Amino acid sequence: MRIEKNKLQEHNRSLLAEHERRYEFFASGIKNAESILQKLIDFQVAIPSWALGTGGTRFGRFPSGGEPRNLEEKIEDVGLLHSLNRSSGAISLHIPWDIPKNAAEIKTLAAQYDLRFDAMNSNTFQDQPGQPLTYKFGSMQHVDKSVRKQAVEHNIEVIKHGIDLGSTSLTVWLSDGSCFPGQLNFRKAFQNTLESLKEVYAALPADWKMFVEYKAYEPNFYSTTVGDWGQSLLYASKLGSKAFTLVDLGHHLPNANIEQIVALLLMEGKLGGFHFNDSKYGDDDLTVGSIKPYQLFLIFNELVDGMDARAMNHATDLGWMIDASHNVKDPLEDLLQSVEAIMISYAQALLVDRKKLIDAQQDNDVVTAQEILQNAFRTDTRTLVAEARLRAGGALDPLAIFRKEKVRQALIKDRGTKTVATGL
Ligand code: PSV
Ligand code: MN
Repeated sequence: MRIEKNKLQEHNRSLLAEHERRYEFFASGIKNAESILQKLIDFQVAIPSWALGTGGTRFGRFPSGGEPRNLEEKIEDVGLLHSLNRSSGAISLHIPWDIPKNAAEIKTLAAQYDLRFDAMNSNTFQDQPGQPLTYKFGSMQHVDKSVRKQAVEHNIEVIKHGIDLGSTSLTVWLSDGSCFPGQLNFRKAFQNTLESLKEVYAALPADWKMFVEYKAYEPNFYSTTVGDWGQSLLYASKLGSKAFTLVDLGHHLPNANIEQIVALLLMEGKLGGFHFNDSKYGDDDLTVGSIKPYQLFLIFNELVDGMDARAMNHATDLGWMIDASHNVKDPLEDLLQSVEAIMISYAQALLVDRKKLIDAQQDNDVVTAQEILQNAFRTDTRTLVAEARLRAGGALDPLAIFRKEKVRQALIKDRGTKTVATGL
């Protein structure tokens, strides 16, 4: 479904006077409004194909209808989000959930919605129907070489699908690990995994990147073979210059200092991509910025600082993606909220007075350093983000128009109430 251009214009017209009043006041108080606006317009966050349906837990799932039934409808949903916020211009696919029947047609469809294909995701954490060997005891770490070979071949197939779609990166998340002490030999598991990753790495096209995603626990609860950023960095360093660490905000042990991890990975030139979500306890996959907005800001503060230190392009040099799950909200509304939270934090980080912060740090002036960060964090950047959206052709209030135009009701009418999107 698409929201007609005239509906979008009508929506913007109804909010314009109030928006202009707020924006002009805001812009008059900051030095670099125009350059920040351009950065916000350029910044795009990919939507994972598996986040378009209702999520669940092992206790149940409560879908409310209209979920995309196939890849075409997933692209349609991301296209709709992008038309409203102009910041979701990419989709990230999961193989085998999203194998395109005809890659050229899928590519054309995505282009019609102004979308590109972000990182391709492989899946060796589930067994697929008809798969010869099981991943019950791991995939790339497996004691049996033929299981490792199957996992490697799957990843190479994912790269091939990605090439057909114009993607340029592969994200490997392995659930490999163990549930009990003694179950596996840590060194052998690492070495098997490294050897398997090397075979996948060798199949990467020259302009591709490989992201090695880490996760502390789940589904394995004693050890995980890519369990933290240190292990991921070890693999990425041994693999070579096309391999990077991917940070998923939900994949740390409680209270980890994620902003420090980000700073050091960037310093080493080894941060490759990001999965945004929020959590209270573990890998809760909640809406970005819904639980710990200050932490999100501090992470963006390090991202901006670290990328600028290496003269990186904020919009294109890292892979930005949401990786959330929606158990009780409309998935599309939840994604709009997540993208908005990302843009708000990014805008706040762009407002930090870096020169003054360096001086405060040099003088050991702890109070001033804290004030500088908190001044930026306490700035309401929503009007700046809305102005960027407006200039890029989006809606002043994406959630409001989504509800006013009864998008979910239309999707239910079109797709039915019983549809279930592939994913977890
Ligand atoms: C694992 O928890 C993860 O974060 C990985 O990114 C997967 O690809 C994704 O969730 C969906 O299963
Ligand atoms: Mn993830």
